[in-house]
Amino acid sequence: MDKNDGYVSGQQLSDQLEISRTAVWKHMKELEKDGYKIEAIQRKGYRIISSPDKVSENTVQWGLNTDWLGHQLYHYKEVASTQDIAHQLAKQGKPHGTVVIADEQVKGKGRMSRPWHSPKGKGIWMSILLRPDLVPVQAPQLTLLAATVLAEVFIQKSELKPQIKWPNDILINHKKVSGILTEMQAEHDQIQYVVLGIGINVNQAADDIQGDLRHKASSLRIESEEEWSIAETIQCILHQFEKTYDQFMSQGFKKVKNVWEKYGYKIGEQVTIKTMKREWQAELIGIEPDGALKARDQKGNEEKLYSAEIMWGEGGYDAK
Ligand code: BT5
Repeated sequence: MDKNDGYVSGQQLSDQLEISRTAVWKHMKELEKDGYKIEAIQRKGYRIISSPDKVSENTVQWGLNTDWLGHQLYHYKEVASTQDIAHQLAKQGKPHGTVVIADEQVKGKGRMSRPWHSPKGKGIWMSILLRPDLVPVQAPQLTLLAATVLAEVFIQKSELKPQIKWPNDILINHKKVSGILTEMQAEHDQIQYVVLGIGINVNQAADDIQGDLRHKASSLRIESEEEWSIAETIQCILHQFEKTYDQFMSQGFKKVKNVWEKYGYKIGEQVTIKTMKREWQAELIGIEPDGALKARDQKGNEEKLYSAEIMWGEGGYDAK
């Protein structure tokens, strides 16, 4: 496509897309409405001069370097939760790799029905539909995998030093910038589909983070002191996610475990662990080959945990 100084002729587009040249022209007008700046020169064709810095199906898919992830992509201005939409799409039979993104969620969800604050245009509120050939007990590994993907992308794109608090929080300078919610539908010990929700605080300024969250949440912008392009960050995440996911499916969890441990928060330190039944002091050791958290209590007993809250500091302060 790129042999003519970046220009693509209307004829070429019309042939490739099997639409009329008038239809090509109409699509260009649509892109312009979407904020693209397009140059049209007679006998040379069209050239995109700049893409808008906003999120749309076009801006995310344009230049998206993936084989299967995000080829079906749904963008909404406002939704209750991208998770709910992804579940509906899954039930309609939409394929593995379908992505749902919203500018704003008015009922964003965390784990255990906790709320997830998702203000308009400030973050990445995204759900990925996956149809993995895994058994249900392996689903939590996808949460850990997603956490490593986010940590790697934040590092690639900045000097930030992310850490992963088991199982699903990405912290920067001890504050939460991102959370992951993995939900699945399974039957007969086989996963039917997984909806993996990713929430990232991207461009909030310090004043945008209020109330309870003020002391425990932050954004990429606050930590890096610069604005991030949301569409471009989504592209990087989708690219890195696909690569890591394919590797995990072909080679297993070991590589994810190693990367996870590189970013693991409070590993080797004393914390308070809380489950539904009890609360105790322990040292975090790392994660098990299956993704469970390994901890050692004060008597030296080691335990594997599949579901727990980790707390630390004064009065067991918890970064949630
Ligand atoms: C999570 O839950 O961290 C999972 C968050 C997943 C959000 C994504 S956005 C796209 C998709 N659609 C959804 O509706 N959800 C997913 P959990 O570990 O339970 O943490 C929830 C807790 O984090 C809350 O109780 C708050 O204390 C805190 N919190 C809420 N909003 C936050 C925010 N924007 N930034 C940092 N912390 C937040």
